[in-house]
Amino acid sequence: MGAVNAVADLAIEGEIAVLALDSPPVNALSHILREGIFNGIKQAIGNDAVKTIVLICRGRTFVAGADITEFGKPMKSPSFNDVLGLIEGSPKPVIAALHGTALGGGLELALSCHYRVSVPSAKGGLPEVHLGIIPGAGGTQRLPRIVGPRRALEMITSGAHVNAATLHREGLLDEIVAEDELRAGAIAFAAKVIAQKMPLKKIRNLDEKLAEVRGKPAFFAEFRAANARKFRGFLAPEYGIRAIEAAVDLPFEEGLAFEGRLFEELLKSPQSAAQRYAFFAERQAGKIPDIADDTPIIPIAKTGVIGAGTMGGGISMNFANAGIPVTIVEANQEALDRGLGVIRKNYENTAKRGRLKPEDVERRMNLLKGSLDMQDLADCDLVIEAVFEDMDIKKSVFTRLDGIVKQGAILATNTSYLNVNEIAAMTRRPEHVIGLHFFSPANVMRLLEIVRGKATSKSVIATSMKLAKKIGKIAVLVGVCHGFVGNRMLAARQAQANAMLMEGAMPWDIDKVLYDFGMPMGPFAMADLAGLDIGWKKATSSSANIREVLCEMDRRGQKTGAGFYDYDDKRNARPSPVTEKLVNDFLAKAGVTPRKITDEEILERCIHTMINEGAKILEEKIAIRASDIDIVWINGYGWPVYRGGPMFYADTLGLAHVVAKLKEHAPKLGAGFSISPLLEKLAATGQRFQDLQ
Ligand code: 3H9
Repeated sequence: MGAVNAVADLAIEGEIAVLALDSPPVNALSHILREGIFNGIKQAIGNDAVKTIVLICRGRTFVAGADITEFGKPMKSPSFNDVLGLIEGSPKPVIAALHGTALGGGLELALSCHYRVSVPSAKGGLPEVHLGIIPGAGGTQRLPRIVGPRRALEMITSGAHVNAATLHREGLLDEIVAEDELRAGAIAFAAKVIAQKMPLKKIRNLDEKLAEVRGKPAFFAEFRAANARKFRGFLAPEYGIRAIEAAVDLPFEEGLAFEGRLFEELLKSPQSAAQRYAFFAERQAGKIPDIADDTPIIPIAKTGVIGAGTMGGGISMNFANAGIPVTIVEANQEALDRGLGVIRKNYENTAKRGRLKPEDVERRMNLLKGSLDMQDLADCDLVIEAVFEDMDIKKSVFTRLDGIVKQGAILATNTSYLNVNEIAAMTRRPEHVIGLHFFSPANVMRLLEIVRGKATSKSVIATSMKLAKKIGKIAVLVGVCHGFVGNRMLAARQAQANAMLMEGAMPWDIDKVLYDFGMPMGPFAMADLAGLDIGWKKATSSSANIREVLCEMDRRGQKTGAGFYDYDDKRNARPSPVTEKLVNDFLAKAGVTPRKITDEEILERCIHTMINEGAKILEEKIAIRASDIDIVWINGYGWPVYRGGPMFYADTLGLAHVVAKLKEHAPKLGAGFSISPLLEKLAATGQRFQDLQ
């Protein structure tokens, strides 16, 4: 039969029609693909010789979902539900053949088919929640009917990609076929359907699993309560739950209509706009304008890490997790043993929670080799230094590394503030020196700031970006300045938080505003968590600040049971009368009468100054684009993704508004404060940060 349209092709093999879709890169359900499926299925139904239809994709994946770029535009006919309705109502069984990632609308397409087969490496999921929406083509109605409401709740609210073996066990997949033989396997399955006269199995007609929870509102209430923390601030998970409740309580068509209304509402919401922006921003961050795709990559087969402390240990785990051997160098045996012990414990805890096989604990540990001798790093392809944050120490480490490590290897520093150019200048190969700024805990946090020095070669940058992806990080390329993107902006916020303490706000007043805004915690809770004594040297003068006095009182944060807050033995924080008195003493000493600072002022002084710093970072070309700054904040500091990052948030407020507020607060913002000329210019011309891209 041949081409249905430019992206769909129909072949007839005896009694079986094979409709193959081919719309790179991910077979997203754009208008042309929907049309191809619709017309292809119609042709197959109309062909008397055909008894079953196989729906398969070419390229790297089965349909990975709706075409996100078409969102917000009117849906051209045939609509999603037209396509799905045609398939489900087909008088001839339709079999979906999955490979790659069947996601969102892709999985919904498969769920409207009568049978599903896949290769072992395939995954399926409904990740719409990450885009601030819910499945809008029957996913919330069909999934619970086949895998049960509990699994549907988990999958739809987490957006997890579930592997084929699990989906098979849970009944979503009917058969798993050989890895490289999807087409043949699907055709064989289709032949079986014909031979055994297997029925037209429609998921919409299943009710058994729904019936188990019908009339039991506690089932949903418990799920909501158990996940309240995780879902805090987000609309989409709650809407997903409501849609699944509707699947349980309403007839299929009514449930479908209800899902459609929720979907439409979310699609128009600011949260979804922010989350879709973040999706593309994350992919954009991987594109470096002056680095071509064919830039030579340095093979990284062996790595070295200097320092087995919290940072060094976490960094090493990333490589071991990805199967790359690491030599960890420490100054003494005790520190080395302690570091390796912590790593082992981390892996064992993960195994206890069932998220790692016991044999994998050993496999990963075997990739980690401890050493007390830097000479052991000689043949590494990449060495990352994670020693104490002190320029002199870092310099001496790099001087030594330069003399030891083979030529062509990458020498990286994990500094979070310091000047990478100065560090690179200690070597005779500054072009091979780069900053790899991991965030703590380094084995968990997804952000990696890759710091490009003035001499860093393109090949070293390209290799670092690629390696970041391999170890599961989201990399953002930044330039050299004090604190790079993330910590520099954090410092602007911290300065305001500290200043407001000296005007009458208590730490918990400030933290609450930022927490309610959606941050995981405020600056003072964060300081308590990290330890107030980081970088603290015992005061020699009487000019110690509040934080330093707390340290002197041995209130060094959560680890000592007290810091800005008091902690119980479960590390629950409560406002501390000791801190309150201390703050009041400081105010009295400075002759300041405390004033009531409004939540609005707290928020604006913390966030707008960050935005202003972000604008300066753009001006100075420390970040390539505004969206890169947002990716840093979402992935490194827990900025609520439903607000899209600080620069996107500024755009939603309007930059003129941000500037006006900064001017209003300016007298309190400190002597060093100035408004970014870029921000002022954009505000004056009615532009947004996004318009700069
Ligand atoms: C949905 O389905 C709604 C429905 O319920 C029904 C509504 C009625 N659309 O990530 P990569 C682009 S919502 C448009 O680098 P990977 C992407 O931007 C959707 N474009 O590759 C990139 O472009 P570029 C539910 C898309 O191999 C290129 O493809 N589905 C889409 O690392 C490669 O992407 C999802 O949320 C899309 N749906 O990962 C799945 N997806 O090269 C979203 C990708 O120009 N997608 N692009 O930068 C993913 O999670 C990953 O892309 C995937 C591949 C795992 C598929």
